Amino acid sequence: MKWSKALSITAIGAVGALALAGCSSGDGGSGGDAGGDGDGGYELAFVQGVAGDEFYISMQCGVEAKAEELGVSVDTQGAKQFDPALQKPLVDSVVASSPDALLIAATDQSAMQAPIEAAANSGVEVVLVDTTVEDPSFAASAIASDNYGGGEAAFAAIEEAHPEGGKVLVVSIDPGITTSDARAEGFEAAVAENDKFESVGIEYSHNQPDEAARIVTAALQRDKDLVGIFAANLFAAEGTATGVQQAGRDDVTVVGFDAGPAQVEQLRDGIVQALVAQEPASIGEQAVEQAVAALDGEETTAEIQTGFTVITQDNIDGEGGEAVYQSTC
Ligand code: T6T
Repeated sequence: MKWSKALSITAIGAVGALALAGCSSGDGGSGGDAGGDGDGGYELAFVQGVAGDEFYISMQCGVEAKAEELGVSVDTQGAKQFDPALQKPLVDSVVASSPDALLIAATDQSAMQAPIEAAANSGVEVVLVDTTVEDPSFAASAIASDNYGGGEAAFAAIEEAHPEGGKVLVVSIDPGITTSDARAEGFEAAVAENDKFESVGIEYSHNQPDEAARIVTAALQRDKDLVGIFAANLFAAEGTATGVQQAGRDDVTVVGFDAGPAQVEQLRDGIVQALVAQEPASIGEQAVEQAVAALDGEETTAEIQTGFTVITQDNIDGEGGEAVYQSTC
């Protein structure tokens, strides 16, 4: 199902959460031996896209807080790399332990389809968080940011800094990740609407800051007239900022997705001009609510879209600061 945008973003700012149309009914499947009466006791498993990423740590904080509130338990795991080859065996072993529900950020929309769908087929209630898969119809709910809108907002920030126009580059993770693909798509569509700008394309850093820095160093040598770079996630943004700084190109506007503490430091230092911060804790909280509703046999919301805040030096000590991710709960 195509997700519609929460709001049309015309200026830098925040958008609120929006539950999108369409409900699915939880089937009340137990998938385990705990709980079942709505008063808690369920066992939830949360599989992150990757361990140690402040986006997923913040999501875990939301998951744990809501789990405690609802009286359910949650076990969180994440692979060392954002890589379906590592996530698949992790999912298989988590599912073998028969949790009542699985909250998962799929690291690839096609490679993770079968393993996650198999979990649902075995009676585990699945809630997709952040990323999704090609056909998520088996899931009780799918919760993600307005990634396309965030990509558009990233271009708006570059456009504002360079009204004269120029060349722009996207540094993403890998193709096949629904979140970063949608961000790049939103960014590229916005670029295409402004005749003064030209995209030099999308390059993939495999979630490695060093690779993002290498890509940016090479791009700045190749296209000396680049005016802006959109880095589509936390690690791409960290590396992009390093590459721009090492090249001494403070005339290039860098907009990064996500808002980990290191990125915020780069923003304060003036290496990065804007950060598109998601609402990972809210995604985590809502994921637990949806999982418990499904386990209780109540209606669930098929798709939930959360908002974002564009952080700049102007709002980092106010509203923007509240959107910064956590390193620990
Ligand atoms: O940007 C987030 C997440 O939304 C994306 O799916 C993968 O990368 C992050 O975890 C940031 O590192």
